[in-house]
Amino acid sequence: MLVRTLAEATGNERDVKAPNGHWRSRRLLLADDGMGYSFHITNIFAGTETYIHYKHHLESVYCIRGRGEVETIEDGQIYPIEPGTLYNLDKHDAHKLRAFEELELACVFNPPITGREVHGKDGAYPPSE
Ligand code: 9YT
Repeated sequence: MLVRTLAEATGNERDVKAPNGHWRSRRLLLADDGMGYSFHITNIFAGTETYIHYKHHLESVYCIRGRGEVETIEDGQIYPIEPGTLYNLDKHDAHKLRAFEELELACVFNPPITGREVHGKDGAYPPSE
């Protein structure tokens, strides 16, 4: 049994901040935990817009707190985000993530990320292997 608390992912190598200051991600489960996915609590700061395109990962994102929206680039569709919303990047969808209020999100990545990833210029994290 593996139990980990948010406190144990705070203020150490599991606690990652985006270089552009848009988000912070506390990564409770990573690839080397062996679950086959990673699990993160992510805060997206108010007033930010972030271009994201996970070419090598699928991601599910559940909103715990805050308000924002996702715009998918291909079709310009806008999906509101509020507490209780789960959005799923099942097609590796390129998107813009906007936070009108600070968002607290629970995020799952498949395949799992390894730890210190931040977005490249292309909006992606590198392949996990
Ligand atoms: C929702 C999203 O993808 N935010 C960027 C950070 C990411 N959730 C992460 O690395 O935890």
